[in-house]
Amino acid sequence: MAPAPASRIAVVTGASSGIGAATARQLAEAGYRVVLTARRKDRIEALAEELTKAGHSATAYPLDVTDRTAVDEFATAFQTIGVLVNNAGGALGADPVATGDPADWRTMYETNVIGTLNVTQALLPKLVASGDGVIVVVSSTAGHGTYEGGAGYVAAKHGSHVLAETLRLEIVGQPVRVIEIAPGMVKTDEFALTRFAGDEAKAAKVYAGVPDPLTADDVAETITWAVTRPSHVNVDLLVLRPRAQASNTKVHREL
Ligand code: 8X3
Repeated sequence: MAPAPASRIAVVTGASSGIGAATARQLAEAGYRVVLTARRKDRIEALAEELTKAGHSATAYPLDVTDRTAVDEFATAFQTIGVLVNNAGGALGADPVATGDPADWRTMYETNVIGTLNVTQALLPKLVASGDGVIVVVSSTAGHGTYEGGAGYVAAKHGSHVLAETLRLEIVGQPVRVIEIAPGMVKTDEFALTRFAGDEAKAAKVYAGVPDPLTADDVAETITWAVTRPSHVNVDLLVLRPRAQASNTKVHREL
């Protein structure tokens, strides 16, 4: 892969763990100057230090994507940006619609949709100014179909999907690609654990008997591939699942 010009900056949100951290690593390896953002300062600083020691360019910037004032302040640090990966987000709970907690629904909408909206709005002029910008929205297969117990997360991820699709229509003609990556079952350290409020048994059940769920690296590789296509090639939407998952509700388990 040809290294990106040194001036190319890639901002990754939710870079403290999982898909975000893996994507920051792989974009750094592809030659981007990566800016890692997340709420957990210690984690992104440690990763930035590790990448810098390995000879890459990486900086950490603690940021809560739902805090618009902080996001606007963050944006002033740049004149141009090449790549924005909107990865911050996540799921809370797996309750049916009948009993789901409205507070969880609100939080999921805030992080998955408004967080993406905040960062995208704040950085869009810098992406246009680069003359060749890329916006990635990491949505989910939950943004393309529902499943029982998916409720609030499914609703929020449909919002992320629609944001990406609508933005692509609205900015056509400007030098910015809008790419949506929709992963299915990805086994990371935190996704299921967060969803089930730290209940390890419930989190483990999500992946029980599934021969090979996707890894954060699988998704990061896909994001990096899509970003590094030639400028005129827009990967609108890429859905990826493990081979053992045929749909949101059809999963092969060897139990
Ligand atoms: C994660 C996929 O199936 O847990 O975004 O909704 S799923």
